[in-house]
Amino acid sequence: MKRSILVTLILSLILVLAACGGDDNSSTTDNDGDNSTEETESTSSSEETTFNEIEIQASNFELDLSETTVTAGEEVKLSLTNVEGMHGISIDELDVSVEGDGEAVFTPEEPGEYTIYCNIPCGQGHSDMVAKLIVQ
Ligand SMILES: [Cu+2]
Repeated sequence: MKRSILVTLILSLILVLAACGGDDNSSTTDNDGDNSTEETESTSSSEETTFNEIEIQASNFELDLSETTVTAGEEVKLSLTNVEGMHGISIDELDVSVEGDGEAVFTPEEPGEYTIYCNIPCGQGHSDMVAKLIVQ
């Protein structure tokens, strides 16, 4: 008996939470007029202190990056955008793999040079899709 009461409580709680979430969604869709909520996003600039961000755009058949340097022991966020074709990115030694649009977060501990390469056989010129990651 007790258990069924508990289940009922949990179920009704979930329903209430789901209803609230639904309300939130519908109220934020009116972005014609006041954009007061968007101004809170300006705090993102403070994140630059600890994050190394590498943004790569891939097309047929090149990466828009040839070489980049990061500091050993610092977290790196690598993001890939396919602007043409379908490509991916791997760094074998660092266990990094992104296929298609996406991102990977990793922390290189060992200084050295690593090869960033396209991991999807995308056609002629595929072997040109490489870049160098220098960790120092
Ligand atoms: Cu490729």
